[in-house]
Amino acid sequence: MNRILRYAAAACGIALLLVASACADDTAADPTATHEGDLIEVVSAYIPAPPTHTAAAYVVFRNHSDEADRLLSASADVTDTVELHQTSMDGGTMTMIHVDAIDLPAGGELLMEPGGYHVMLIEVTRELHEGDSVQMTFTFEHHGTVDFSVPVVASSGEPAGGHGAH
Ligand SMILES: [Cu+2]
Repeated sequence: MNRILRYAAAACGIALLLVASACADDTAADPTATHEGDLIEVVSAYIPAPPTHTAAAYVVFRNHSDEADRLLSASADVTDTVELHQTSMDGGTMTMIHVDAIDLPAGGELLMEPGGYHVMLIEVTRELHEGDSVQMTFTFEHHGTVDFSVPVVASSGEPAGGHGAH
């Protein structure tokens, strides 16, 4: 009687170990087990070389997940003051407003471009020239942070004084 119980207990123990190791193997081999951050891709990013201490970064993100997200904030290695802005026309005058977040739809893109959304780098602490890069971190509500080295490009594409209204 005693002996039978002991065998039963041993068999149970082995069964549990097999289940546990099978589970561990499954997790390791799961091809979808990627880092959350990989689901947000930087499609393009650039900073027009600024004539002043204020620079704008234009970044396009793609959301490879089926969960909508929002860009909440950004940081950069050239200033402590980074804001999310939206340019809009107000009675023929170009103005910029500070926005709290920018939507990134599930399976879609968040598009920043001159005349639209951008990330404002205020009181930049070093001169930015074409060929430089700025290390930036973007924080999303659901997918966490995305790091990217944003290149500084020639400023020809941007209207002069476009960010002088600050
Ligand atoms: Cu701005």
